[in-house]
Amino acid sequence: AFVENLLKHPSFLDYSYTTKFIDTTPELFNFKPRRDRATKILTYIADITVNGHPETAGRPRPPADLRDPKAPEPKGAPAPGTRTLLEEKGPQAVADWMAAQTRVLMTDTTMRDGHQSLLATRMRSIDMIKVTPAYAANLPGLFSVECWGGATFDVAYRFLQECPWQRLRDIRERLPNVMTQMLLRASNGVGYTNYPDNVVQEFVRQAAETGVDVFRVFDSLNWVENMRVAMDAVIEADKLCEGTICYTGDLLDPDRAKYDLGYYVSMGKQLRDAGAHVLGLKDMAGLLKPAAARVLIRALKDEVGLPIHFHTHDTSGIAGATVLAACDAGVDAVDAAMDAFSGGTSQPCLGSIVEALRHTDRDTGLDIEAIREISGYWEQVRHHYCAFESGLQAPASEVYLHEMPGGQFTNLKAQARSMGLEERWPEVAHAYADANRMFGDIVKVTPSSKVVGDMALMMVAQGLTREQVEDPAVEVSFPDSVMDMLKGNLGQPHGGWPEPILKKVLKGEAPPTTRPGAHLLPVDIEAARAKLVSEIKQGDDDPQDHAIDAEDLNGYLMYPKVFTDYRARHKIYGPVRTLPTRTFFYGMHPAEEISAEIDPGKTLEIRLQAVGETSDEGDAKVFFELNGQPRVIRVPNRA
Ligand code: BTN
Ligand code: 3PY
Ligand code: ZN
Repeated sequence: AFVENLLKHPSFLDYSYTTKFIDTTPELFNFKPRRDRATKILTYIADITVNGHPETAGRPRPPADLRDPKAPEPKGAPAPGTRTLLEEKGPQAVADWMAAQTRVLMTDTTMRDGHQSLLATRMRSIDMIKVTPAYAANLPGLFSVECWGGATFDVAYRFLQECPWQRLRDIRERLPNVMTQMLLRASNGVGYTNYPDNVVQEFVRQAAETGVDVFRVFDSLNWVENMRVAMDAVIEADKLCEGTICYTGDLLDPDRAKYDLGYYVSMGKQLRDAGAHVLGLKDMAGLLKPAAARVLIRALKDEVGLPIHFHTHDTSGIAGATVLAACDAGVDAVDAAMDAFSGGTSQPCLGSIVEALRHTDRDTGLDIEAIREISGYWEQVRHHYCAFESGLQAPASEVYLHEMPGGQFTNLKAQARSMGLEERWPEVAHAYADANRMFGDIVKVTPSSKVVGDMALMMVAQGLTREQVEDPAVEVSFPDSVMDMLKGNLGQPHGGWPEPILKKVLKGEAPPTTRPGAHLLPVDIEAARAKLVSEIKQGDDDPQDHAIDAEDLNGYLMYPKVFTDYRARHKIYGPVRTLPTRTFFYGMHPAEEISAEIDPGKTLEIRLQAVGETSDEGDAKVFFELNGQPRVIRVPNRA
């Protein structure tokens, strides 16, 4: 039961980091008088200064003298780039242009997959938007900047206390010339479950309006049937639709024939016929080996005919070689992370790929000095997040055994640790591989990877072997996520679910094998809005706080509770996204001064004078100067 409860815990439902997360104490919600935003921010700083941030407690701490990262200067006005072309001529023109390039086009993933894979998705918007003007001016030749979607959406609300839509708007505003890119889990949106079609459609419409140009759409079981709604919505919005194949198995291994060349080529053709402008090849675990990349990219180029955009992870340490092999084989675009956010479970190194291709016919043409400067900025940023580093020290060829996606690897390790299974990690890795085979050798990527992870942890914790789990005579209580997946709620895998496990988990029940979205009723969006507004009005008499815009509503439709919790905290703490990262995670020390720009041109100058004694009632007084005026804030001392 312990394991099951743990598996249901919200912080285990995603790729988020798993240090202790304490929910905001409910009595904090009760204050009546309306307080201005400055008071709210001071309350946040006072609280963190006195009590610490629950997510960084007990974790490595950045050096005390660490400065605010300084972004490189933009050199001149942003030159026209891929976004300019998209705006002027539309997505098909972008795809045609891609195919006509000799150079390799590069996507920088630092602001999405880079920190998702290395820092548990904890990078804050302020650290991104400070450097975005330097991208626009100094690297206008990038294909795209991946900066949205995947796990960043819910982590922003849930753990960073900021609005993901605002992040997108702020990046868009500063990046007028280069395409922004997001990762979309097709019918699973940016969540972990199947959403009704109209929720997915509305989400894509809003993402396009707020600022996404390239939508990389994938399905966690590679089921094209389950991708059409999302792909159609992208095409309808006149944005670039990157229909994506997830790579798994081992192409050149005759014993892994389930995912052979014919499988991938056929899926590529289905995606082309479904309207994809570009074919994405997403190697989320970093399993594609150099020799296989040559064969696969060549075949997809020849037989599908779409430009190809390749994404991989460097968990094994060999991804750079795979990227170069893909370039030899004619890939059109590849993903990489800025040097300081590359390697390990993240993408391979952008600067090194640019250098490796220099003076070849596939020279990217990108300015290496600009890359070094921007990477230097990211290096400073990364120090501020040392509490979220995984500690993975070296390449791990073990990835070919378990096949975990880059984003899951470190998370599952932390999950195993919290269950006291850290010493038994090799068993978890084997159990993961066994669970995968038991499900029929499936594609493992959010959310299917989470199901395999849940199963693996359960097997190790309860000492169950694959044989026992499959044995009809052994009683096994399966994790909810496993039941849900085998009921068809994530869709259908290539070849269907194996009969024995299906029988055992569902006890003879025969679930539908049609698309889950086809039997979900559309959400009444206006009714959802009305429900949300009425929920907000309860216990909140300030009409100014009752407004729900289309972006908020989309957040709520995807994550009802995560959104309303975020909003309740926002009422208490205000626009904390404007605080420096150091302050957000560690508060302030006496005599320290910071500024926070809460509106364009409206900046709070904040100085911490002193932290007073804690009263008998348990409140600490914190003394500030706010724009030169003394302010005292009282917060409960929970330490
Ligand atoms: C988060 O919840 O992680 C981000 C918002 C910050 C919540 C503050 S941190 C200090 C206080 N203690 C809590 O457990 N929550 C609030
Ligand atoms: C995500 O869905 O967040 C992923 O990064 C999958 O690779
Ligand atoms: Zn990835």
